[in-house]
Amino acid sequence: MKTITLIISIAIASFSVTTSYAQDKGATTEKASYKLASFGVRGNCGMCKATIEKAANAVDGVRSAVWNKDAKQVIVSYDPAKTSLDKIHAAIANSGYDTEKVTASKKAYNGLAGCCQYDRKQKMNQKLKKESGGHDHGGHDHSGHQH
Ligand SMILES: [Cu+2]
Repeated sequence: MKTITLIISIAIASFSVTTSYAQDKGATTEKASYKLASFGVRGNCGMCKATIEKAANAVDGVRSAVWNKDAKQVIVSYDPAKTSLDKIHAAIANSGYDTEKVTASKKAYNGLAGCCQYDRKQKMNQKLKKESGGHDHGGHDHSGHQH
């Protein structure tokens, strides 16, 4: 019974800490509930990755965006109260990259660096060879993860 009392008092203590922290911050950022979604986005290289992620992150309400070059897919975390997937698709297409829902305009596409002018028939949402479970990646690392 003693442990239960202890757990409860810890819970109460940490709750009040969280509450006062949230109040200090204006109670908005920490309380938002984010949704995770992934969808297909075409692209070639690390430069594409930077552009795609920047475009998605520039949307108000997007917390993070990570594009996977091999899968041709982006994973976004966003606040559905502030933005929508449609807006994120549109922002990425605006930066020159086709998404599975929105095709980039010819003008935006032509504005990309030569090496980034991906094949417009490129398959999105490609299945990756088993990434998890026992298979070692030895040396082949996905660099370019600074923000
Ligand atoms: Cu590129």
